[in-house]
Amino acid sequence: MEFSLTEVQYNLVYNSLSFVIASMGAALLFFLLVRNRVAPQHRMAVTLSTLVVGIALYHYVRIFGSWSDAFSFVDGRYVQDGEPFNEGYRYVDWFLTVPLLLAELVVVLKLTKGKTRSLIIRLTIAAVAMIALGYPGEIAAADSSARTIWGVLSTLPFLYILYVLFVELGKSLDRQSNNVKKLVDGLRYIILATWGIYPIAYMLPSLIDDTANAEVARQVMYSLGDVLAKPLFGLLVLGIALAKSREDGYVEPGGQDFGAATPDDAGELIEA
Ligand code: RET
Repeated sequence: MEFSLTEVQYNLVYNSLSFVIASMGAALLFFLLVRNRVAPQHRMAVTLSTLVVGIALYHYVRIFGSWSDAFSFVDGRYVQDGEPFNEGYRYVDWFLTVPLLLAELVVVLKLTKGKTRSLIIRLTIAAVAMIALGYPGEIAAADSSARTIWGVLSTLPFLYILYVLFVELGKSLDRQSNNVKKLVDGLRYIILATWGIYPIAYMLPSLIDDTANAEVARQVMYSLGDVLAKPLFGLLVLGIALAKSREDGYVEPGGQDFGAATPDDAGELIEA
């Protein structure tokens, strides 16, 4: 399907992809730099965040290259006459990162070993099924029934993931402190809001008649979704890991304990 884009359309995608590369790179550095602030028993979640943004950084560099290679600038328009744009990178990326993101949420809760294992196995199978079933639809023609059928099939494991997060995980939250419970609760709604972007972006080619507009909107939405679902989600999980570290009385080696202020602190400040 060859088509052409205006300069604005082409650059909208180009700059979105560039923005994602910068976000993933910055997040990668940030997660590496802050890991010592988290107690060792809560560090696995931060490790998983670091892997997720690292994997995404690599894929976005490839997606960016594929986008640039697919078009030539001819008579004031970007014409898709190069190698086809490879949609596969996104799906390979999700294949690796979505199970890791779900595992991240489960491990930061520090549930029993059996519960953690069972949740991670079921969520991973559902995530892999969701992405594997979505891909054939993604590369099918915009108006084909194949796109709808694969989309519906892929939504089934998606709904299962939401069921596990909202119903099953909800039961396990009772053992968490009030503070952590609130953070995890917020996190689940962030998942609902940000993951909801993906099926909407997937449907755009069937909803928007103009092929170029649909393609641009889809790429921009997927890119935005990835920044919210990976770096932002990682920051929120980091917040939970830090809250739990504090509750466990952890102080970073060589760091200062900024715990509760005491009346003595005020005295010291006045003397200083
Ligand atoms: C597809 C196909 C259409 C139906 C549904 C989909 C859901 C995709 C989701 C992807 C989430 C990706 C994340 C990536 C970030 O790292 C495959 C588009 C329901 C929910 C969170």
